[in-house]
Amino acid sequence: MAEHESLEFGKADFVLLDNVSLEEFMANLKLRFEKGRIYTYIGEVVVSVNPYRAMNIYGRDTIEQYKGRELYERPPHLFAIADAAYKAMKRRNKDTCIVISGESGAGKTEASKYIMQYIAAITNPSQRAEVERVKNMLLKSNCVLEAFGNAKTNRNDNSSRFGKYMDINFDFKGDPIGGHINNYLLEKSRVIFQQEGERSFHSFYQVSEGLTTDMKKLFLFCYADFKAVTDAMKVIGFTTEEIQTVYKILATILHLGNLKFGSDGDVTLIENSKLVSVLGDLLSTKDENVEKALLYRTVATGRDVIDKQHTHQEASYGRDALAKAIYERLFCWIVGRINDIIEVKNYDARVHGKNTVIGVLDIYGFEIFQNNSFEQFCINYCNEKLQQLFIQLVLKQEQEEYEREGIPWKHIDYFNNQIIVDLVEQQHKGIFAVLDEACMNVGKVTDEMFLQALNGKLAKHAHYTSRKLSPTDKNLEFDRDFRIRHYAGNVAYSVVGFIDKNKDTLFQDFKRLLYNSSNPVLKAMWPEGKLSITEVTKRPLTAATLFKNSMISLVENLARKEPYYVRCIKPNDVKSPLLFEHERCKHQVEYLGLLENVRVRRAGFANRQLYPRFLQRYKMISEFTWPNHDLPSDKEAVKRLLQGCGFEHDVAYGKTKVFIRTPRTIFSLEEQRAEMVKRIVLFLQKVWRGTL
Ligand code: AOV
Ligand code: MG
Repeated sequence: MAEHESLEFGKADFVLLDNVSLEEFMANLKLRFEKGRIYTYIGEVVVSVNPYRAMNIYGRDTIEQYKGRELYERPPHLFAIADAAYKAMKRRNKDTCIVISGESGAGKTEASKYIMQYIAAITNPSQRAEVERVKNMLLKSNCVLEAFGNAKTNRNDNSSRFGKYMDINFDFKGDPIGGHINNYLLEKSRVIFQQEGERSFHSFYQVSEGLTTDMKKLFLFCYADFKAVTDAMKVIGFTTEEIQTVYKILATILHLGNLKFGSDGDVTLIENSKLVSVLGDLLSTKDENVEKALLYRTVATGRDVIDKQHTHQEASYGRDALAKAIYERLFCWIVGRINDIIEVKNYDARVHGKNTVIGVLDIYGFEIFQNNSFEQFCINYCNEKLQQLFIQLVLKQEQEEYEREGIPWKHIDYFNNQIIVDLVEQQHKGIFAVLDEACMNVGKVTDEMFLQALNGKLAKHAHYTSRKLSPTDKNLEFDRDFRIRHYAGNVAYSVVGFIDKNKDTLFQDFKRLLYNSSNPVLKAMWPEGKLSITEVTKRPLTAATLFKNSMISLVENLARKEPYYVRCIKPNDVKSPLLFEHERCKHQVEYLGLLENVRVRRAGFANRQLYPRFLQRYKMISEFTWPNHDLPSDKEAVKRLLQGCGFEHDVAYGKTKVFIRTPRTIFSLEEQRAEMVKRIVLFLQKVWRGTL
């Protein structure tokens, strides 16, 4: 509890509410937001409301105020959570993680950056050069990844279009010595298509090389950002050749977007054939190879290998698949290069002790667009998984603490979204499984057939419906949609494109084309282009399966660490710093399960403190403990103090901590403390003035 915050700013911790009701919760959240207090605790969870304005609370002086302090000693802040995760790691030699969740635009990415900045600022007091280098690279990697993985959407001008989990490794002194980034499913379809009002990835607006003036105009070339990203890449250690290749690939994709096919009788043609040589130059390959890969496909029929001409439609499909694939590959390659450079090297655990980790998770938030497709489906499934983890761990952690401390515990009920997670990922019946099965079929399976299969298997599922199953439902506008009742709301997904996006086919001819480039950087991105047509037989895993597997392993990884949570709330849909849209916020509070969180926290004990800490704070209110106690242990001293105040009935004594059930007890202790502090100060003033 951050006691020094006056009540004029509301309760700094929701567990201190007089009554745990949605109304009181909302009133407190709103009051705090309006007073510029964007962070509030639920125990050790930080609830954050996006201020949509620059706040003067992240500077050096603020960092100093949080360094090494306990959570409840200072007003709620991200820094306090970062510090808690760091301290826990250091003190107990345990891996910790900070999981940041909330819907699109709620402030996750900003929070993750402040957390990293804080960790960078409080570590390496001895200014070791190597550690400074690592810190600098970790921070700079954000800038590069944002340029290539973020874009303006209708929900957020800087929306993460990929999931990011970053491990920061620390040595035995607690200084960062390296890191590792896992990236999750980039929304690569954005390269070729954006909904109205949205944009492609930032990187495209920053590229300069290889573009005509017209294209520069078209893409609002932004030099300042381009320079910042290029500089960041240089600092991280990308070579000039690598950086050039990166920009050539961006230019290639922009040109591919202008490539048009036509036909002359049965023959498919490239209409603007001048572009072919531009592409040849950019990809460091012969023009005729580019043309051939765009218009033909090599197929093996028995022992023969023949070149089969694409239809107009196939050629367009191939071009788009190429544009998406090279962007995705570029992105993964960038992450891989950053990892090569920042990974811990030469660390000998036998000499230096265990190397511990803080993981920071910043994913794409739950989103509902005008038109939701495969990508939104994956993103929202990812959010379901994290909600599930939150539910389990927050309860589990609580339960374990009571057990560890030897305190009896009574189970509290909560909404379990496991049913929705299962709906998506369950074997055989889950939506991903049905999709994979459809993609497995030989012969033409359409998106509509996939929808039929879903309707057949999931007709009775409480969280699934479609127009066919609920013909009178006015909110289901289209025949091609299915709708999921997610933990965070209803979303209708259009099945159009599900099959293609899941199969994610890229003709082998393109892979070969890129592998045979004389640009070594590009070549290295496409190792599988080495295979000849007769060697390529194995069906690759589908996009859904890959994503599901990566989510399952992410959750397992997080569950092994001690988690800290930041729950972000978006106050309005118009990016206003003034508007607290009540219904909008209430909905988020409800689906994030924040009220249950408060209840769980309170059903047990609102407050817990280590015995020595407790004494340090309150010892002046009891004659037995002020200025020091002579009891056999701090635990005994705390008992004595609380008995003296008449709070015996409201507390429980654990092995290392005292647990206080109701917030009123804390208030009362705080009041008594404030009174004593006042008296002590008056007393000391008199002593100084010599008037005593
Ligand atoms: P997100 O990461 O949660 O959305 P961001 O962190 O990108 O959301 O925040 C969206 C925007 O809100 C930022 O670009 C800032 O303008 C503003 N903002 C957020 N947090 C703060 C803060 N602490 N102080 C000032 N402004 C802030 V998404 O990636 O779309 O799920 O997928
Ligand atoms: Mg983000």
